[in-house]
Amino acid sequence: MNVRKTAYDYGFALKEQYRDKGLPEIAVAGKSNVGKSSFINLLAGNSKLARVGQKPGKTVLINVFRFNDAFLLMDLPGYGFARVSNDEKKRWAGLIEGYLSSSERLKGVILLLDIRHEPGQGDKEMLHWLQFYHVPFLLCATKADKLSASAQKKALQTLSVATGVITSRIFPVSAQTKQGKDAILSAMDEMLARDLTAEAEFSSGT
Ligand SMILES: Nc1nc2c(ncn2[C@@H]2O[C@H](COP(=O)(O)OP(=O)(O)OP(=O)(O)O)[C@@H](O)[C@H]2O)c(=O)[nH]1
Ligand SMILES: [Mg+2]
Repeated sequence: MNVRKTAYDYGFALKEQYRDKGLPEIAVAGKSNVGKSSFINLLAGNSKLARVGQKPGKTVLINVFRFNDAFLLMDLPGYGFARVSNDEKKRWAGLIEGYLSSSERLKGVILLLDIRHEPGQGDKEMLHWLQFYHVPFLLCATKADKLSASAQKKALQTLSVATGVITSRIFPVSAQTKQGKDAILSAMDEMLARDLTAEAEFSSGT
């Protein structure tokens, strides 16, 4: 895909505020500070589209970005931020799980993991939700510029063992060097092209 045009569309803090825009959606998920906003800017080719390095845990909001007037990229709030009250964590879980389980437009999720770290509790919960709700997903290992090529390879193997996802489906990416940008855009094309309704009907035999 060739990204020509991007814009901020809207944000929502409660799942009731979700708006069906009639466009397919891809959500970007990951721990707070893993690089979600930087990743969205990398895909957009615009460093100012999503705000990077905001005080983590401040706004629990799903921010929606429109790409090429063809699909929406949903920037999910980062999890795993320790200094958040239990009530806030519950609201976060309700928002994310509510969205993942009910959006009829959701084509898939891109789950970001820091290439240098083993998946944490929040990452494991997210993987569990994705499998439970049968949401197609792919993994991106962010901040790849922090490791040499050989260290990246090793880190991908570690992430593969920890998540059960084959290494060829874990994309090393860097917002700094733009590594992985083209590969991920192609994978997103595939994600958008899949007809999930037909697959569901097929698997249920109707
Ligand atoms: N070296 C390097 N730093 C990165 C990369 N991507 C993001 N960062 C840095 O990591 C920090 C967090 O980036 P964000 O994009 O704001 O992360 P986020 O996941 O959106 O964070 P929250 O919105 O708080 O959950 C910032 O200081 C970024 O500059 C990358 O590919 N390489
Ligand atoms: Mg962000």
